[in-house]
This record gives sequence, structure tokens and C-alpha cells, in this order.
Amino acid sequence: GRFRGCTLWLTGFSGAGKTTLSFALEDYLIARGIPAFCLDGDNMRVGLNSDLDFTDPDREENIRRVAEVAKLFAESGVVTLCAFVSPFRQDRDNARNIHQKAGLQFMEIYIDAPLEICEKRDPRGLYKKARRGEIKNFTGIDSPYEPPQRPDMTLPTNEMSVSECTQQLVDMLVTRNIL
Ligand code: GGZ
Repeated sequence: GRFRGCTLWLTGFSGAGKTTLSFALEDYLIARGIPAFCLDGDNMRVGLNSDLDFTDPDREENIRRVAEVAKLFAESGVVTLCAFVSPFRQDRDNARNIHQKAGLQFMEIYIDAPLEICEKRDPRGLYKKARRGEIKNFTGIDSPYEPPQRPDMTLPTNEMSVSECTQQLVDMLVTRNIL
């Protein structure tokens, strides 16, 4: 078949829906025989990046390594879904450059849920801990988030369902000749 390797980079606050959407898209693609794989904090920070914390330089290094790993997955023909807060514009631009230099498509997706909504969702109780000062450098509380200025797509997860968002991503992959 033809080459489909590419990287979709989902950025946004904790609790915005990055992991939920990337798993939904992964399921959709796998069900249709298209190789897809999600990278997120749960599989990257546990192993390869277990030496990294949430200081600014550690986040930068986290995203740099993730971008290099994603590039390798994409080179192998996989639709690679990266779900990371990735709060810094420069780090996301660097991830894009790593892919572009290798001739691989890279799509930046802004998972745009307002902080108040994410904090209300608080699936892991992390915002509560951050507010109490039990977690330091928490994005949106005492660590910054720089929204994308020209994302390839913005998904307002507080206004659209998971299946609507997934369909938008699928449509984008069709437009880009990946599906
Ligand atoms: C942000 C944190 C923090 C701090 C732990 N700040 O919602 P989650 O729980 O499952 O996803 C968040 C995840 C963020 O890791 P990333 O590798 O995506 O971050 S970055 O791209 O900035 O390197 C959250 C949890 O880890 N978490 N502490 N201080 N999120």
C-alpha cells in the first residue's frame, strides 16, 4: 500500500481530552487496518523519560525525545498520535521541524478546552492538588501554557463530542492524502 506515516501532535491542558481523542482515533484507524499508535505521558514518562520532571527544561527535553520517537514511528509507516501538554510553542515548532526535515507530515492539533472546564473535569484530582500546592509547576496553575498561533486544527472539546472531534481528525487525514 501507499505510505501513510505521519504525526498528529495534540496539545492542550491536562484534562482537555488529548488522550481520549487520540485513543478514539487510534481505534478508528486500527479497525480499518491502518497502523496507528498513541504516545502520551503514560507510556513515555514511565519508561524512556522517567528521569524527567515538570520543570521548563525537563518539559523541553520530554518533548524533544517524544518528537524524535514519533519521527521514527512515522518513518516506519505508522500514523503516530502524540498527546502531550507540550506547553511551549518553541518545543512544538521544534517537533514539527524534526518531522519536516525527514519529509514527514506533521499536524498540530490544539485541544482547546478552557482551563475552568479542565479543572472542573479533574479526572485525576491533579488540579485540586496543584491548588493546594501539593504539585508544583502545574500547567495553567503555576506554569504557563502557550496556545498554538497557527494550529492545523482546533478542537473545542467542551463544544464537540468525542465522535465529532474524531470525525474532524479523520477528515483532515483524508484531505492530507493519508486516508
Ligand atoms: C502538567 C502534569 C503535571 C504538571 C503531572 N503539569 O492529565 P494527565 O496528568 O494525565 O496529563 C498530564 C501529564 C502531562 O505530561 P506531559 O508529558 O504531557 O507534559 S509536558 O508535555 O508538559 O512535558 C497530567 C500529569 O502529566 N502531570 N504533573 N506539573 N501535567
